[in-house]
Amino acid sequence: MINKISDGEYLCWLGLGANMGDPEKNLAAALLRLDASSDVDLLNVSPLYRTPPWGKTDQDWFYNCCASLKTRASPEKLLQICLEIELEMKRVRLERWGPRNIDIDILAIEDSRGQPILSDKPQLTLPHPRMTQRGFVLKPLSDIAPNQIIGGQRVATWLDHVDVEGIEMVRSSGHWWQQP
Ligand code: PH2
Ligand code: MG
Ligand code: MG
Repeated sequence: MINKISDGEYLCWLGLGANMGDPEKNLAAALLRLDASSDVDLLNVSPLYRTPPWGKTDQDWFYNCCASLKTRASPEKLLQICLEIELEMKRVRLERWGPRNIDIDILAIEDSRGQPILSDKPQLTLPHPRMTQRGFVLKPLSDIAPNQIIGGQRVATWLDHVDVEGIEMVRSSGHWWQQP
């Protein structure tokens, strides 16, 4: 993947998940909305995975994917864009770690010099504090950014240390979300 991140631009990784309604359709709709946003230049979308529920296990299996994008928007503005898409999609989230029709999480952001943006604000913690423990994040992320350093270690190395039991790829191309 060749993408030049110019001065004032950020390179970002998102994790998307859903386990209510038609999860694949919901994830595709969220990606199409991101792609349509004038602030966002979507670079790469991972294959789509079906994943066992993490954290709260008595719920339906999730569908998960990751995406990379380029933006001139600040991290706060990008968060607002993601939250707006969740709201437009009538986000349903019944409880923490519980069922949801769409979830768009900012995993990590770096600036044009490749420096990670760190944040410990309660509404935006960067990198995402639990991403390095979650197979449902690391598996798709490692398809599009295996060598990306998160918290001092490659994504692919983090992946080697988490449970990926049950996680299965359901769409292998990075274009599954564009299919009619
Ligand atoms: N999201 C959660 C909690 N648990 N489990 C899986 N497999 N996938 C998710 O996206 C997920 C989860 C809270 O955001
Ligand atoms: Mg989440
Ligand atoms: Mg979220």
